[in-house]
Amino acid sequence: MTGRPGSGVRVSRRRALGLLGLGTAAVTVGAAGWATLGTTGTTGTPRPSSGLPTGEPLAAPTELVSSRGRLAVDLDVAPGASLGGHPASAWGYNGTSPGPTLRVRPGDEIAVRLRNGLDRPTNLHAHGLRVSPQGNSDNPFIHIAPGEAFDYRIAVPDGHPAGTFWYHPHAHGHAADQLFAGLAGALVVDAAGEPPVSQDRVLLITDTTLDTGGPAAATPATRMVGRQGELLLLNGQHQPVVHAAAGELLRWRLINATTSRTLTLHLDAHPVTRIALDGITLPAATTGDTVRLAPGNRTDVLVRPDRPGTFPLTATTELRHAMGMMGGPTAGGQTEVLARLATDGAARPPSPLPTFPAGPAPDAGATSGARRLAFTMGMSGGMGSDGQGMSFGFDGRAFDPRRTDQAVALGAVEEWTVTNPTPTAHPFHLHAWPFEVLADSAGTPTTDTLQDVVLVPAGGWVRLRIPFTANPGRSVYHCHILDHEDAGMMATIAVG
Ligand SMILES: [Cu+2]
Repeated sequence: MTGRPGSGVRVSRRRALGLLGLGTAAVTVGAAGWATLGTTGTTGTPRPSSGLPTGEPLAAPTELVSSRGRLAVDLDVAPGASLGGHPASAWGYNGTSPGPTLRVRPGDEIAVRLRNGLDRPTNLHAHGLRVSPQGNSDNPFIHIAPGEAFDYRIAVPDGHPAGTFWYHPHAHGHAADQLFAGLAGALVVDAAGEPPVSQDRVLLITDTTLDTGGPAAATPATRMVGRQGELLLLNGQHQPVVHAAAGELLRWRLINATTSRTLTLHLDAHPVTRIALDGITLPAATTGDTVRLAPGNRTDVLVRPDRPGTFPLTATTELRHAMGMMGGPTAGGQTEVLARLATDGAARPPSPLPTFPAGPAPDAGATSGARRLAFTMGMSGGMGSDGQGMSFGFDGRAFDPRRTDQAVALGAVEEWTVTNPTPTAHPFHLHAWPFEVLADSAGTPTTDTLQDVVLVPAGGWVRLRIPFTANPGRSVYHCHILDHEDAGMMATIAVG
C-alpha cells in the first residue's frame, strides 16, 4: 500500500513540489513505515514533497458564530490561500483553505457577501442544509462573475437538525476545479441539550495537487475517473496531530470534502462510535473499527482514548474504475495516514459514552409516488458529450439548467430507485430534500434516518424515500464526484 494513485492517472511527482518550490523529489519511507514522497531541501533534511510540514498540532479553522439570530460574514474567494497557516498556492475563502467554520443555530439567518476574486464564475452551496433553494438562498443556478459580489440570505428554519454541514462552490463546469483547489468550509448547526465533550473538532478532509502556479489541471483521464490529489489534507494540514489526554471525550465532525474519493477511516487501537450521519444525530449510535464516507458525506464520531501513545488515523481510498475491470483509467486503492492521535496520561478502563438526543426521524407518511432514474456514462455519441469523448448524465441526458427533469408536488413523499449500470460507483446527492435509504444492491445496513449523499454501487441500485414536504423551488441532484457533475451528471428538479 503506497500513497500513489492508480497507474492510469499517475501525474508528475514534480507537480507536488509546487507548493513552496523545493528541491528534487525522492521516495522515502516515513517513520511509521508508510511510503511517502519526499524532497531534499537545502539543508539536506528529507521534507514532505508538498513543502507542508507534518506532525503539527491539528489547527481549527477560524470560527464565525452567529449572535442574536444572525450570522453576517464576508467570504472572499481568491487564489493564493494558505494551507494550515503556511503560505501556499491553494484557493480559499478569506485567504485560507479550508475557509472559516460557520456556526449557527436553528432559526438563524445566514447573510453571506460572497466576492469572486477568481478569473471564472463561482457561487456558494450550503451542502445538506434544509433551506430554500430559491432566489438568493441555496440556489445552485446562480453564477457570480469574476470581480462581482453577491449577497446570499439563507434562512435556517426553526427545528432544523443540529449537526455537521459544509459549504463549497457549485458553479456548473467549475465545481471540481474549485473544490480541488481548496474551496470548502464547515457549517455547523448547534443546538442546546447535547452532552458536553472535552474537544469538539471539525475534521475537514480535502485532497489536492499543487503545481507551481496553483492547483494542477485535470486531464481527460482524471476527469473520467474523478481526479485525485497527491496530498490528502485534514483542515489544510498534512498529517497533523490531535493531542488529547487518556479519558478525554473527543467529538470529531468528519467531512469528506475530497473531489472524488470514497474513504474508509480507521483509528489505530481505538473503536470509533458514530453518532451522526450527514448532519443528523442517529437514533442509535454504532461502534466499530471503521467509518466510510463517500464524497460529500459527513459523520460525527466519539472517541475516548484509554491509554497513552500515538495512534494513526488512516484513510483508505476505494478503487475506482472508469471503464470496467478490463482497462481504462483507475484511481484509489491506497491507504494513507490522515492524522495521528497522540495521547498522554495514565491508562484507564473504558467508560460509557453519553447518549446524544436523536435528530428528527424520517417522515412516516404514506408514499405518494415512485420514480426510477439511472446514471449514464459512456462513449460519446453526441448528446451529453463532455468534449473528451465521454458522455455523463442521468437517463441518457446531460445537464441542461433550462430543462426540468423531475416535477414533484409539494407535500409528496416519493420512492426513488436510482440505478447505476456503469462500472464505477457514483455518490448521489439531492439538494434541499434529504432522503431515507430504504435498501441498496450491496445490502448496506440502513440507518433509519435522513441523509443527503448515498453511494450507488457500480452495476447496482439504491432505493430512497424522499419527503418533499418543505422548501418549494427548483434545484438539482447530481453525482458528487464533481468531475462527473461538471461533465453533465446532474439534473434538475422542481418542487411546488
Ligand atoms: Cu459519478
